Amino acid sequence: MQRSYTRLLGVVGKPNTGKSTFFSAATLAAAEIAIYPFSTIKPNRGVGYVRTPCIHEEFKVKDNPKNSLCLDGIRLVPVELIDIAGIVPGAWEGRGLGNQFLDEIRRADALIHVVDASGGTDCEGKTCTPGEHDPLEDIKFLEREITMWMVAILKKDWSKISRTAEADKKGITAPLEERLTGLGIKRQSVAEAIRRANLNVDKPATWSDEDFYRFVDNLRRISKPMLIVANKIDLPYAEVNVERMKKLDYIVIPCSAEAELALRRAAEKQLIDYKPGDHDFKITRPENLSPGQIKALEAVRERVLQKNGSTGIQDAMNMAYFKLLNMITVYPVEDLEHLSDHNGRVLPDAYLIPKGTTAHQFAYLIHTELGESFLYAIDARDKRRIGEDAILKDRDVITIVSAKKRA
Ligand SMILES: Nc1nc2c(ncn2[C@@H]2O[C@H](COP(=O)(O)OP(=O)(O)OP(=O)(O)O)[C@@H](O)[C@H]2O)c(=O)[nH]1
Ligand SMILES: [Mg+2]
Repeated sequence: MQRSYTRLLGVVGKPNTGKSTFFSAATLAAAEIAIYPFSTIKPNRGVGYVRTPCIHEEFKVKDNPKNSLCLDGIRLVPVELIDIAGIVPGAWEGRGLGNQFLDEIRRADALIHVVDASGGTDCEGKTCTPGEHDPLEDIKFLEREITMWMVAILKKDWSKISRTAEADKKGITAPLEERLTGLGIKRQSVAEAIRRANLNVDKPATWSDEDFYRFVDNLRRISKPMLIVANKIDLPYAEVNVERMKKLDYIVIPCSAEAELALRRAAEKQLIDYKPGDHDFKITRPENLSPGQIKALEAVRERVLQKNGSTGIQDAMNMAYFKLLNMITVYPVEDLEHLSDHNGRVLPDAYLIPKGTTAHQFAYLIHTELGESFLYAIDARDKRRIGEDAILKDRDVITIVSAKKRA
């Protein structure tokens, strides 16, 4: 099956903040979704969804999705995420599980930092009274852990590498990129980080320790963009902490992972009507619920949904894709008239692709062969031809015409 996802989201944070609850909730399929053939990849690696209004209504067709789902006009596009074990202070030096989980961060393209917004978890992740710990410290701590870990990787042989780069007069970007390939960091990002840190690319041997840290910190921000999930919003002190967190330079999403998990479990059993990201739910089978369960669900409605607008889980997934990773949704079709694939499935696939992707690059994403035999594309809205360099737009429906076949 053609996968729509190409990026990996990492769920990170210190222990006990609700990462696994977030992961379970995000990857738990609702009833209609459960029958769909997406399985958990590994215990800590699973498939969640990005939510976007489907375009089938605009085109006035009934769709029959293949790589995604359409529930009441909402397209749910599968994306992959990884639940990374809790990080404790000093992890970069090998404390706790140390480099093992930092190693998992390596694979992630963007990070969802789950913070206990109530301040009910101390620095090490032990439970304390809400309000006792300052969650803003957790944000600083995680930034530092990741940066220090990257510094440790880059500092090895630094004096030799930097002196050689100066002597060769080839600049430091390429040797740094080589060091960073395992972290999935590209040359472009290295160059941008050097620029932002205001350093001389030709004189790396003159960089002070502070310069070096500043460069790596910039590199972390560019290569591992992060948003904050302010979790446990249902607990005291969370709201005031969220307001404080919002003053930082981050997307902050108030969230209750536990509430989302409860709603998805109830939806899975078809006890309630609820789609990930909905602002409310409807109890469909009250006869199958105990008074206690009804009370718990009503509490979620009152304390989380009505106050916060949603549980926040779906917002976090969407923000990670659409804001941190700058992705858009594009629907490829083979048959322009029926908006279908060669099996007659209408609007079968929704692709999440980076903003700035050209029609030709998109053809390659679908299939190498299609990229190689690409002639031009056609926009389904106005039936106009689009050349290979045309940049695709969000919610485009396009067909690709190739020398071999249409796809
Ligand atoms: N009140 C409240 N508790 C929550 C919420 N989300 C998670 N919890 C609780 O927080 C505790 C820790 O949750 P986990 O999901 O296991 O935390 P974790 O971050 O995966 O922890 P580690 O795997 O040890 O790093 C559990 O008791 C959860 O029930 C929430 O939204 N509200
Ligand atoms: Mg966990």
